[in-house]
Amino acid sequence: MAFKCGAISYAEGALIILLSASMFAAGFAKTIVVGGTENWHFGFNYTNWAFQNSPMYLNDALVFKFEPPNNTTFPHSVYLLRDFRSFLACDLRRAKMVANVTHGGRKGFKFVMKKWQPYYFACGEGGGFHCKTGMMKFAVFPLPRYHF
Ligand SMILES: [Cu+2]
Repeated sequence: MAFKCGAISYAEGALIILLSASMFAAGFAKTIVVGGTENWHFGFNYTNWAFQNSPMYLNDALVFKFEPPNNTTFPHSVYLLRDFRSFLACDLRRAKMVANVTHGGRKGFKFVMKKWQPYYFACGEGGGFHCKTGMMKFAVFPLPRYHF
């Protein structure tokens, strides 16, 4: 009887450790609003913002907030550029659209950085004009986060 109780409490203990470990890991992943209170708009220096908000980590979520097209704001979007060269040039030719002009409304568009790789984000509107002149681009290399 005493042994059985001991076994149960051991299993329960292991479960609790497992649960708290996953909660611990989830608690560490951050949700970051791109641009902070500036959100995602034309003419804000996002490279600077990314620099000030680094390091960012694997499984951190970036939230892009921008209003869907209306009479008072320009439409925006989110593209992943292919490499550093296309990032520098705001070359959208082989870029991948991850959020269209309507995806940034309400709670915003959420992008989780799951891979250990550089991410080159840019607005794809105006054929690169928002990226180039509007400074709507930034690069992130999410670091692995160690937790024990
Ligand atoms: Cu834009």
